[in-house]
Amino acid sequence: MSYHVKGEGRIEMARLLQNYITITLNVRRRTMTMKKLILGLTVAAVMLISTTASAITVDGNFSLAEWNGYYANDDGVGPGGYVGPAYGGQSFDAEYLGLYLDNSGKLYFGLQTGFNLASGVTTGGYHYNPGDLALEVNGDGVYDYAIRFSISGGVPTYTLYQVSTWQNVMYSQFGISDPFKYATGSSVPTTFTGAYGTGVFANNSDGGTSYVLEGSLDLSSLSLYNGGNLTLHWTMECGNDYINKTIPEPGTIFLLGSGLVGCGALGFIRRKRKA
Ligand SMILES: [Ca+2]
Ligand SMILES: [Ca+2]
Ligand SMILES: [Ca+2]
Ligand SMILES: [Ca+2]
Repeated sequence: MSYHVKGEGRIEMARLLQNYITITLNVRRRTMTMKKLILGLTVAAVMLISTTASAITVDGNFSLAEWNGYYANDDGVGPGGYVGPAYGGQSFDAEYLGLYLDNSGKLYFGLQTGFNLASGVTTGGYHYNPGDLALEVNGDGVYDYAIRFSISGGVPTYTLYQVSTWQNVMYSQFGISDPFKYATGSSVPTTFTGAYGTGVFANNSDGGTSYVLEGSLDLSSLSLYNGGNLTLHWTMECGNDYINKTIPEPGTIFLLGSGLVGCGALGFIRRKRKA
C-alpha cells in the first residue's frame, strides 16, 4: 500500500496567481473591467485547485474522489446488456480506468470492471480472459507497453513488457477495442505496488459485482516516454467493452495558468495605450 499527497504544487501556483492579481490591481485600479478580470482569474485559480485529486491509495478500492480528474467513466449497461461495441451486461462492463502521474514521477493506474479479473468469465461454453493494461507513451498512436497481471489469493502480481506485437480481440468487428494483450516483446525490470479488490460498489450503476486493480510504477521505467500525453487502455478477450484514459503531459496545466495570466496582462497593455 502507498499513500501520496499530491496537488500541493498546483495549489501553490494558484496562490501565486492570486498574489499576482492583487499586486497588479494595486498598481492600476479600474472598476468594472477590473472586476471582471478578478472574477475570471479567481475562477481560473479555483479550477486549478478543484481539478486536483487529493491522493491515490493503492488499496483495491477505486474511489472516484481519489481519482478525481484522472479517470474515464464507462460504467453502465444499456438495453439488452449492451456495453459497446457489443453485449454482455455487467459481467463484461468496463467501468472506470484511472491514470495519474504525481510530482515525484510515480505513475498510478486503476481499473474497475464487472469482468472477473482474477478468473476470467465463462459464457456460451468459452472461457474469456481479461486483457493486459496497455500504455501508449510517445504519441504515435501505437501502444508501447503492457502491464500484465495475475491475481492469486487476492494479491496481484504485475510484470511490465515493452511490446513489439499485440494480440487483438477475438472478434475483428470489435476492433475499436484493440489491443487485447501482449504477443511478443521483452520484459522490462521495474518495481510495482499493487492491490486487488472485489465487491458491490456504489459507483457501479448496474448492481452486481465489480473487480478492481490498482498499482503504481516509476515513470522512469518507461524509456520510450517522450514527455507528452500518456494513454492507458484495457479490454477483455472478446473486446465486447473497452476503456481508455489519456492524461496530458505534466506541464499542460501550468501552461494553461500562464496563458490566462498572459491574456490578463495583454488587456492591461491595451487599456494603458488607450488612456
Ligand atoms: Ca484506491
Ligand atoms: Ca462500459
Ligand atoms: Ca507508442
Ligand atoms: Ca457497471
